[in-house]
Amino acid sequence: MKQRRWDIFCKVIDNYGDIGVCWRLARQLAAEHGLTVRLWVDDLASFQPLCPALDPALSCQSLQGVDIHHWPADFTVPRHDGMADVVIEAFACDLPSDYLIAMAATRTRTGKQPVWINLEYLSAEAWTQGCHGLPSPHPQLPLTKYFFFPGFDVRSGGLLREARLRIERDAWLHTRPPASHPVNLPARPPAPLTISLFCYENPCLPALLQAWAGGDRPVHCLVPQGRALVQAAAALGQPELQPPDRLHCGSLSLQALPFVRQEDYDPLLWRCDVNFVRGEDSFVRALWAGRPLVWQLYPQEGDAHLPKLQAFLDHYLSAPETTLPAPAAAALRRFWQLWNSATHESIATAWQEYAACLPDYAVHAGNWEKQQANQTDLASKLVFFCEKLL
Ligand code: TRH
Repeated sequence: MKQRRWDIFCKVIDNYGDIGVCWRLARQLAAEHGLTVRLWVDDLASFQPLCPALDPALSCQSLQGVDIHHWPADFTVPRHDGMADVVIEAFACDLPSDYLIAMAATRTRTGKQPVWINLEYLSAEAWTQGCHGLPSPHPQLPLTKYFFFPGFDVRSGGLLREARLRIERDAWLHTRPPASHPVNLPARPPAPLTISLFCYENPCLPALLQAWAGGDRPVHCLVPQGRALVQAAAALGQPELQPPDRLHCGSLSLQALPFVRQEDYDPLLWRCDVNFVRGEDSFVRALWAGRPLVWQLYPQEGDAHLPKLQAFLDHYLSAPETTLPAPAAAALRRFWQLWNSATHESIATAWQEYAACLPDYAVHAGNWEKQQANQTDLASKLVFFCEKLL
């Protein structure tokens, strides 16, 4: 069979989530499904921290089996370029009009259009399952696109998970010394509680750092460069913190980490006792780490992200594989809700209650991860879905 060609279009809105998902998906499609993948990205400079080998000055380059192209504002379909078999429009980023016209022309000429997918944001909300896979005809052009919703349920599009992820995680944890990671992660012990902290500016963060500093249990908090590190430095009275700075404040030892390439972020999550994550991709990676986690959602206008939080908590805490006693589930729900709210007064108490349940959360996270891994991963579901339409 002819090797299929897929085009993935990605616009960087802010942060790393859109390109994080697209880059991970593109690599997996090429490596595990033998597809020819072209990734079009409008902002290569924002992509580079996740993939330091990338040269943002090049309009076209090939890395890890993926052809990466700059998507300029004045995009025109490359001449002599046949249509891709599948086109992924990531997160409703709006395909270039020239590309849409070329797709429609193909349809008129051959009676067939490329499979056109709108890859949506991850959500556990019930309505997304109802919309997953639905067609949407273009209002003017003879084209149809299909909605593809990632999710946790078998009826959803699933979660990104490389075929070797769990094997590599277990091998790394069992055989490799912590020093083999570029960031030189601490061995366990010395820090009784090792926490990674990747979040947006958060009104609760200063009070939480104070709670850790004043607590009985030593906390070693690892903070990658970025927004959380800037806020943490200010909260601890420092003009700035840069890797490899390390700051001691009571029971808290806070260490600044470099922002590492995407593949090197996983071992950090595997190593820590609790992972604070955000957005979409780091959240999914923390779930696959099978360890306790705290999720800060990407804040949306009108608090539109809060139903998403609720839906995930309902799913996570009522999953059939749950082992959590009711008070532990309530403490988790309370802490996550506070972490996603503007209220910070009770965060110290909420943390104490949450931290007291960490052994339960560790068991639960491991069980949930094992159960979830029985489901087909997103890239495989996507390939299957598109092949049926081709
Ligand atoms: O960067 P984010 O906040 O992205 C957000 C969300 O995805 C949100 O849903 C979206 O609407 C918005 O962008 C535009 O969080 P996220 O999704 O976790 O992406 C971070 C990526 O960065 C992820 O792929 C992991 C990666 N990463 C590294 O590669 N190295 C690092 O050191 C760290 C801390 C993260």
